[in-house]
Amino acid sequence: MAAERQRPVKYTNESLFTRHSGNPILTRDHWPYPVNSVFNAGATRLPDGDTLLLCRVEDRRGLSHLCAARSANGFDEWRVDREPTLDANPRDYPEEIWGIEDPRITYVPELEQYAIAYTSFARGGPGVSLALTRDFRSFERYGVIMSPEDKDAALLPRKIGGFWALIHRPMTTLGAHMWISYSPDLHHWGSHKIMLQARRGGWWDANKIGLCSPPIETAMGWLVLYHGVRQTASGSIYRMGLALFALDNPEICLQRGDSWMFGPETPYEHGGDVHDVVFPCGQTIGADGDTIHLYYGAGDSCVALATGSIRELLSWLDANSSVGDGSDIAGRNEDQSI
Ligand code: BMA
Repeated sequence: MAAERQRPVKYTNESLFTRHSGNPILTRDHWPYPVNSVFNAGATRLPDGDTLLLCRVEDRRGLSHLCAARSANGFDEWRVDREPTLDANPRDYPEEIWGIEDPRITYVPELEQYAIAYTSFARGGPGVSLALTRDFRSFERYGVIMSPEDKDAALLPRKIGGFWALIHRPMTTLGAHMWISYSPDLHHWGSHKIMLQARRGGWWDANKIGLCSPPIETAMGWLVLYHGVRQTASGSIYRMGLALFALDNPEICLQRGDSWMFGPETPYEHGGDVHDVVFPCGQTIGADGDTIHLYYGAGDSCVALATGSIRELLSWLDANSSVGDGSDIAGRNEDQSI
């Protein structure tokens, strides 16, 4: 059995992300048409400086579509589109018959477009679909790029070794791990590799993990926020952890935090339609290049905001990661320890 070596946790959750005092920042009460819930929003900054959140909106049939909200400061005074911005189109895309969910937005300088990876939901289960846009008003749909069962996907903003790279989370007989796949044209995907494995046993991120927001490129590597799903007697707890991957080869995990660094603590995170969920799908970075505004779905019912510092996240990883302790930080040794 592989030894599990653990280091003392040096920082608390609270020191890394500060919740916005106005949370939740978006609820169904902000919507110009009747909906059940608004959550799991992709995020980006527009050229005019506005923050755009592309929210997952669940209607009262239980099906989801995507709707944009714009704000000058990213905190309040949101201007919500009067109707769905990107709706399911099951006639042309049957994989969307039960709606579309959980968008992750990546601005791709080479294409001068935003790439939106989202979950399309149909009889076969959830799959990953892709759409490109310049303005969040018209969209070029690529259809399903990862067949079911797969979700939690985001495109990297630039090619790696000449190929586009997508992080995603297929469900396979190996479990629910994060994978990375490559494409020459965004249509055809291959060279699938496991990037980060769910741990096993008693860990907070045992058995099921997935990407949160799109990776953040830093001088130290790709900073990846991921969720871990803990099964308990009263249901699942969705929490967030951190890992760092090599810039030129994101299959190589350089560091992985031992403990989660953000989890449900407030009434709007503990409550809602689904209890005990924090589910970030997007962030924006401040003008200082360091401040991270993390937008997350809370309790599958509303959108909340927490603010942190990339520098502090990286130094937390330095102090709290398993790197160098002899275990495989991508989690493979955890597998063998069962
Ligand atoms: C995941 C996704 C998310 C959701 C979360 C908690 O599997 O479906 O959209 O927020 O479960 O219900």
